[in-house]
Amino acid sequence: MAAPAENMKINGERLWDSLMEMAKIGPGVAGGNNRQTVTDADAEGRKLFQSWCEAAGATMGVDQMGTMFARREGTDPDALPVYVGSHLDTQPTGGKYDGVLGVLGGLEILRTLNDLGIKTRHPIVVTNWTNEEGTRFAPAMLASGVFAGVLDQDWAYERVDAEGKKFGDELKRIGWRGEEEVGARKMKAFYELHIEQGPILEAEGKDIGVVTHGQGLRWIECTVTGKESHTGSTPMRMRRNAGRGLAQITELVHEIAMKHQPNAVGAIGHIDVYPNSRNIIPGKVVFTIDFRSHVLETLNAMVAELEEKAPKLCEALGVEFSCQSSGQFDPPAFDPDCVSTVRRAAERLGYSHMDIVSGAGHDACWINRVAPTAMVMCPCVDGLSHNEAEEITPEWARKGVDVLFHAVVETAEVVG
Ligand code: HGY
Ligand code: MN
Ligand code: MN
Repeated sequence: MAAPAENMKINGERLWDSLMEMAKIGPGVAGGNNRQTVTDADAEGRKLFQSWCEAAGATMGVDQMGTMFARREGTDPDALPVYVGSHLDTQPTGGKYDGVLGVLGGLEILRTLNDLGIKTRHPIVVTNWTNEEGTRFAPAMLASGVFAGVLDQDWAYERVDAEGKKFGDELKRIGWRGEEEVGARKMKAFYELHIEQGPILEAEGKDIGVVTHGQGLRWIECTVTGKESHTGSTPMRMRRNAGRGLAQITELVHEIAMKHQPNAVGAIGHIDVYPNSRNIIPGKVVFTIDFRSHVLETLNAMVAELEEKAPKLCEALGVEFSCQSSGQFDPPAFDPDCVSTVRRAAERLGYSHMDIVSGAGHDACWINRVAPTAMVMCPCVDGLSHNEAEEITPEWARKGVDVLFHAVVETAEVVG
């Protein structure tokens, strides 16, 4: 396949303007974003994205999980399209670039191809996957998981948020429950550009991460049950404090991850305390453990140790312990040919680059099961993400999309 010329580059200013426009929708309270999945803010962001795609001549398809597919025709309508994208939903205290850079980077590719009057044999489809973050409705990468056939659509529709609202109902309420069968689309390849969300690229002074693998993930939802009683008048020897179970398991999770350095991470990010009253001893605590590693054996060993030790810790405290999986995927290895296409693009463009393992989960981790897939990463300041202070430079954004552009266009085959 003919590779794009090294001088073929995107319009970095237009890309940055679009990122800043999208960032105005679902603003956070500290400069970032709160555009959570299937909220009215999500709907507003989708509408803006659709208007931009249609202005670029693309036609929009939407599937039954609300995922958006903006298609630019190729010269061969029967050729399998090359897909490129990420997600527009954000964390409640998210940044302006997590996911958004990958979706608007795909849009910038369409805009640049139009500017240059370039045709490709394969169609190109820019994608916005619904509910990548998995915060409002667990698990993460919900729509891409259904698309890849690893999560059931009816089960996904029944996922509830903290207010008891169902995902399927909310998707319908915002008007983005499409007609297309999920997963019916076949892909020649899928590429995703994403900020690293870690410190490695910036620390190594590299502009581009060529993502060879991703970490696997295990989300374990735990419930510790004690007994609600008065914090003042209940004698210490009579207390059954569920909060102590949380405290000791929090330490256990940290110790387990530290045992498997440098290939493991572990923390508890979601915690609900009941009844959460200042003068009632917690009768119940529900929390989610997030274990990750790019080594499957390590991941499984961490879960096994947790399941062996947590019940014993709780028994000694006089409280009950139970747990269930609330999300998981094994460590993905991305498609070697697509990974090489990304690496060659960085080399052709003369951008500093290094191979890297993705610490965070991405839609590409699921799509990798149904199509040849690879990821491109760009640095972020101090490696900070899932924080409203998340920042990147316009240069990092531009170079990341240049590499994405070259990889997508080479795979889609330029014909004129
Ligand atoms: O959890 C993750 O890794 C992704 O950011 N949703
Ligand atoms: Mn993301
Ligand atoms: Mn994220």
